[in-house]
Amino acid sequence: MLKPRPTPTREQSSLNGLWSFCIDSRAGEQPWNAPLPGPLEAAVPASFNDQFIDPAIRDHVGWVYYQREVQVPRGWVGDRVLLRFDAVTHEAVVYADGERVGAHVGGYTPFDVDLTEHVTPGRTFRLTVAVNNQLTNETIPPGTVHETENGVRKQKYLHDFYNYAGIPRSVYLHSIPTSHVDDVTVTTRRQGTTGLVDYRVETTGSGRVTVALRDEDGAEVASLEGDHGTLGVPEARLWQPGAAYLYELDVQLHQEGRVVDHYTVPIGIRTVEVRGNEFLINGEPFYFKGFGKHEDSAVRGKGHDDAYLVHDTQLLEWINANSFRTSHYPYAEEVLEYADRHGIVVIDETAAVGLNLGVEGGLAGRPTTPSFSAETFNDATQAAYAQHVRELIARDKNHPSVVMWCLANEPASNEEGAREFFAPIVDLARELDPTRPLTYAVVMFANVGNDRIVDLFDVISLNRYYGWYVFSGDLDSAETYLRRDISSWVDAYDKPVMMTEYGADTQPGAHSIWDAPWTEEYQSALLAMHHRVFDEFPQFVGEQIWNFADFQTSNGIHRVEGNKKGIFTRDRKPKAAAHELRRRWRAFGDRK
Ligand code: BDP
Repeated sequence: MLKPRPTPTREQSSLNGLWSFCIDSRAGEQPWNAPLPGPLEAAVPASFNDQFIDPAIRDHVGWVYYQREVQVPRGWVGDRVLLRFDAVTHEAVVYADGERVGAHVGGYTPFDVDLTEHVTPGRTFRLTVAVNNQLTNETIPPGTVHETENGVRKQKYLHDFYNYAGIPRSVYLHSIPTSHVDDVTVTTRRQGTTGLVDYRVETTGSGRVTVALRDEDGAEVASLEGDHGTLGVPEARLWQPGAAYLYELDVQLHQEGRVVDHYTVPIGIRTVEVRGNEFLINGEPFYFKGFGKHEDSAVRGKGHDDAYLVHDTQLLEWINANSFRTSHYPYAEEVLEYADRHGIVVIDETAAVGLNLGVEGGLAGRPTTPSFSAETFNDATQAAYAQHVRELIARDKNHPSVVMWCLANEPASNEEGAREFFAPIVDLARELDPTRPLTYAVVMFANVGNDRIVDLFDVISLNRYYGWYVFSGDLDSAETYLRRDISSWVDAYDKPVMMTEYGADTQPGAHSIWDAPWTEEYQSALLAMHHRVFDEFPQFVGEQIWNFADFQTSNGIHRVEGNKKGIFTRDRKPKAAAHELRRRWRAFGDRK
């Protein structure tokens, strides 16, 4: 799925801004047939929830409506006219002047709606988007809706972040030629100092395909004709962690001597490989230093914000991190493009979080019902999951920053049915992308003895809360158990092991000279204890702390205005541990 880009043959117009807004109970019947009632407007891109002070809107469960007038540029006659939604959370139905023109399920991947037959260049139309924020046992991520005694609908979910919804990413109207480039897939290899770029182009409409590769100075370094092939780049500049280098692959479709479509993809020449217990980028061992993050900020919720993107990246550089995981869903594509340009390494995670009835809101309980069954996570859940993985890999396959797919966060990998549920998803991911390693984040109570799926994956990624949820305030015991836990994986598998989550909730300004949970000193001491243990294991390939910044969650007595495990506050101020991490990671240099 190609991101809309203005090129000599393609145009786009942004639909970001203020849209009319209404929740279903106030919208009347078939609100797409007329202007929405009421005075409310909502900003796009942003989650709707925290924009409004009315709790009935913030915690609304069900459909909401967004609406605006759209002008179709008059010059688009003869082209196809498409709407691109970078994400609508979690389900969308799209209407043009009251006519249903498209729909999509899945809140974190993009989709197009073809309007060519429904709108006229030079004219306006009324665009209405119905957005459903409900999660069920058959959505990714899952959840359940129930009604209180007082008849209020409530959404419950197993993941530990607020169920922000709406239109959190950009919306465009864009044009593409009738005969056009549909898709471009690029993978890269190396032969000595020569970079090899394997490409495949899919088109609609016949024609001759040409490709040209240009370096950062715009000089052409290789070119070919044909819809697939291998471009050789002598003395290729590699895309390296911390030292990005991007080439541009220029793809053209020709008919009768004319260029009918033109599309450009930035690409990085680099290799990724797991060998024994090493994670290699360009043949060199790589050690992940960084965080699990969230798309989360005040007021905007999960709305993409370029200013936060720039600032968060500045903070990653300040703290000497080299990577992050897109916990717990695919992030806006701008984030990956930025990581491509700035040499940041990304573990790209699906939205499969909460496929585990033994966890709720970050707390472990005892599952009363099995996670995998006809009534819980079933064939329909698996089908939705497969579709999500297809859409994620279609979107992100060409990003050099993405070095690994994380297929799930803390699934019930210890339960019966886990293997049947996950094995086909692993096969699918490998078929769609044979080049990137696969991992999943292993929940605390899945251990070497009871986990049923780890052998299907390439990297063992552990989420562990020693010193927080277990041995809270007792770092001495926590250290013993952590060491034993890591040893057990290292001894059992010849695979790289990394920590994808560890940390402690920390209230900035709380202090103690003893090991007191919630204090800034305790967060620092807990991290230092983990690092002492990690450094004992040569098989260890990375440490990603939970979390980069504090973030909003659902209500719970273990959450104080959300999850406070951030190394930075929600408004990105450093807690004491940030300074210690900065020192540790600076001293690391190129340790591995
Ligand atoms: C883990 C989850 C993460 C939570 C974290 C916590 O992967 O989403 O926020 O615990 O409880 O279970 O802080």
